[in-house]
Amino acid sequence: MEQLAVRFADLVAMDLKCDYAVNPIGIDTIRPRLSWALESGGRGRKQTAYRILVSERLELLNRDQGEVWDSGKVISGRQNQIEYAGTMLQSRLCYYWKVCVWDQDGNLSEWSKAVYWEMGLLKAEDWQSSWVGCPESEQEKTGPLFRRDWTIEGEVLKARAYICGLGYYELYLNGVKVGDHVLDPAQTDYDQRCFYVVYNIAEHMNKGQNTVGVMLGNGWYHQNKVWNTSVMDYGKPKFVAQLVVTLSDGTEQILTSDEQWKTAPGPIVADNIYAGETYDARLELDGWANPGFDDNNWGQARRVSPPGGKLVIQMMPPIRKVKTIRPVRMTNPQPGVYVYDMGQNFAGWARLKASETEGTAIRLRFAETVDADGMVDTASTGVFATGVEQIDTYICKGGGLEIWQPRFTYHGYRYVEMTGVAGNPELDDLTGVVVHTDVEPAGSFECSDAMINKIQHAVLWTQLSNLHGVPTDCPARERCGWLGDTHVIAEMSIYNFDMAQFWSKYIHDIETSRRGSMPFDIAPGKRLCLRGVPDWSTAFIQLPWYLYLYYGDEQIVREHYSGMKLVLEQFHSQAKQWILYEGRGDWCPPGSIVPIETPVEITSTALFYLDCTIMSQMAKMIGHAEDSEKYGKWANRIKEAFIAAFYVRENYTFGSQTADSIALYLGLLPESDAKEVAASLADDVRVKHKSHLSTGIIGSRHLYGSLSQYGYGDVAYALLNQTTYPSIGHLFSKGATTIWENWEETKFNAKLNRVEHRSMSHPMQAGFGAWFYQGLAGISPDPEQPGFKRIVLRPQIIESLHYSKAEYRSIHGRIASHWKRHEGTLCWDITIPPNTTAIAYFPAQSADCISESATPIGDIEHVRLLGVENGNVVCEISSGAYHFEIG
Ligand code: RAM
Repeated sequence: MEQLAVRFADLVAMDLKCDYAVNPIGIDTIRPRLSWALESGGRGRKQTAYRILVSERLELLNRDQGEVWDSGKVISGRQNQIEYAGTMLQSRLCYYWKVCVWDQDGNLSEWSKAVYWEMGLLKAEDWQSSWVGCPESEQEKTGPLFRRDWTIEGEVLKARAYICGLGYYELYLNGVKVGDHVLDPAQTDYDQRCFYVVYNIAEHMNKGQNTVGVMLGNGWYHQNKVWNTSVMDYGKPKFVAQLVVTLSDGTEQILTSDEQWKTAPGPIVADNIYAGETYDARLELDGWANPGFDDNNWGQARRVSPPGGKLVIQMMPPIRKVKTIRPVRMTNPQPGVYVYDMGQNFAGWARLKASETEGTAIRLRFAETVDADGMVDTASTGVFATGVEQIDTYICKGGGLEIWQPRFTYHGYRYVEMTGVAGNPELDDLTGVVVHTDVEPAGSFECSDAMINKIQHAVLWTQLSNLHGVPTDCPARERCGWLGDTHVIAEMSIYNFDMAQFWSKYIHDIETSRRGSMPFDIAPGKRLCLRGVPDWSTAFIQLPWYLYLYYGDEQIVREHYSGMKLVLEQFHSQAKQWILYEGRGDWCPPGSIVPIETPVEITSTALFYLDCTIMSQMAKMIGHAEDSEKYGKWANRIKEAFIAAFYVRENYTFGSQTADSIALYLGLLPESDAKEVAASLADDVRVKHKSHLSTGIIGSRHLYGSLSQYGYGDVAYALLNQTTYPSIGHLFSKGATTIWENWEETKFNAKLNRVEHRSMSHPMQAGFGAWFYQGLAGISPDPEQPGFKRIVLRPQIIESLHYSKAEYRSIHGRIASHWKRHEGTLCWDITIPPNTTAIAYFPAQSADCISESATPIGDIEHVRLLGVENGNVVCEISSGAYHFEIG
């Protein structure tokens, strides 16, 4: 009878994830981490306990049995980063799991839906396959094909393919490409680790005759054309594959890669990430990946030595063809030259439709802009540095309509020049295909100002154009992960997309690029480029911190702690009297590539301070009390030295927009002077620079927040609504649809004595986009209860805006903040996920001016008044949806 009395809690666990992924097949951590979000219609909901069941058999789980792991009732409010603690997980097995929770009154919820994860190949012995490549005689050929017939007698219950193809691969089964990944696997330092991918291939399997095909591209593994060609190349393309089929009688059949595979050159005759792809359709071999194809004249695949790196699972979203774009216009600036405008700068390629005669070579040249005559201008794609243009060539086989898109390259572009066609091409003969790492959207933001919305749009395009397995600096010229760019964009990217796996992977990339203590300035790969400078290396300390702050990820901190410590100690030993002089500085301010107004030591020392403060917190969190204290003391010393060295008290300034912004953001100033420093920053913007920015990438990240936090939101607003040089509005007037590397169209490089066009899609200049969420909508994580377990809601209400509206899907669930003005009152709708609380700052002098759904907030059960602070009423609010009115 007691049982019947149990009421079901008004909480549902949903969005269940394993190692940040939904139903992953292919996990190679032996203690994967589980998480769920909670949903509820009510307020003040908490989780006080949970129970997780894991079973190898769905029927058992459905009967509430967890023979692999039954956590029992765990008294805990945790809903993420929960380490699996059941029996030893076995390679290739699938584990089903579900969770139920108890609420604040001890009521039990329904079980969540059952989900699963599947293990990859955990031990080296699980790989029975060999690495294979082309025979010696075919070494110079590009895009080789491999095939192997495979007879399966019996009914297939389960089928998996495990594959790593370097640089890039496509896997085929019975003539059909398996999966929707492109440009796979993600780039790594192949001497350290190579990613394999697991596919469910059951739907592609035939009873009886099957054929497995693999096509290889050069990718980053055999990138030997651009940037230090002698160094960049790891070797010739190769792959390892293992296909495992479980039959209904319980037996298994395994197909391994070895010299029994046949190989032949395919239709791709050239491919390079930067320079593009050439495809000769006359060389297509119809049915090559189908059973019954005659491969008698094919050569034999050759066993080759494995790459140096360990095979590990690709635990991040793959690159995909995410969407298509219809060109907005086509022009014909010269006879035989057709220029397509996609209307948007993006990363990807173009899908071509053509009906030409055999042997016609259609050439597509990709560029970010056009010149005065309407011809594509490839300069901004970095030809001066790469020596190549982005060109795809398709050679027709003739005889009717042909549709083609490349496989092993991509381009950063808006315009395409088509030449070589005999007929009159039409607008729809080219379609833009947007290609990038397919991160899930996490946030959305809009406000009443069209310009700011346009900027947000450009920020998103800029970011997505630069996610290709690594966070690239630009999608054409360099395409590499410069560390300095990553720390300024990290928070902007996290608010907009689910970046947990992406940044975890990248932090490991940095680890693989470390030699001694310091990381190099670029990771991963061989373009290590010069030395590691502190203001770029700081990424190795900041990125784990953001994963901790935004996702509550302690493991990433533990994993990299010793490395981060070495880096910090290195900064310490480089500093002179606590001032760090090395660095690149506030990169790419208006008018320059190198810093102008802000000496390098200001930004490097400020970032050294930031690193000490966050290391002190991370050390404490993982139980290194001594370190925590030490770094805390370092931070104090740096602060004293910073103020003594750079603060001009008479003028309340550190000398530039960047210096003042970062000092305000970090509290790196005499506390009592903060308001005055903010005032002189605002003055510098308004008066000295006539509402223009003078910041580089480090200053721009914090400029808007530092202004708005001290009541100068409208100064920040004016900067974003500026239309003359230098400003984003000015870039828009030049046709920009993404954020540029520089504020000018061209730049004179004095060192090389020439004019350069810089990239037109460079996220490092877009890091300020975090401010739309943190500042305008006011959604921030609280370091004391990371992962948005406690949320800080503090919108910066700007006179010129009528509303601002943002949502963020946190690891704890959906957070929303929407304020608007309505007939003299300020309305503020907020949503706080179950099992979290928010500290909310209301712009009001007293709680008497605030009501919730027409009731004074003093009478609202789940709102607790904490006090009044700097003109804000501060309340602690429990989970739920609320409608406040202020004024
Ligand atoms: C440039 C890149 C990159 C920057 C480095 C230092 O070449 O554009 O964004 O981090 O320089």
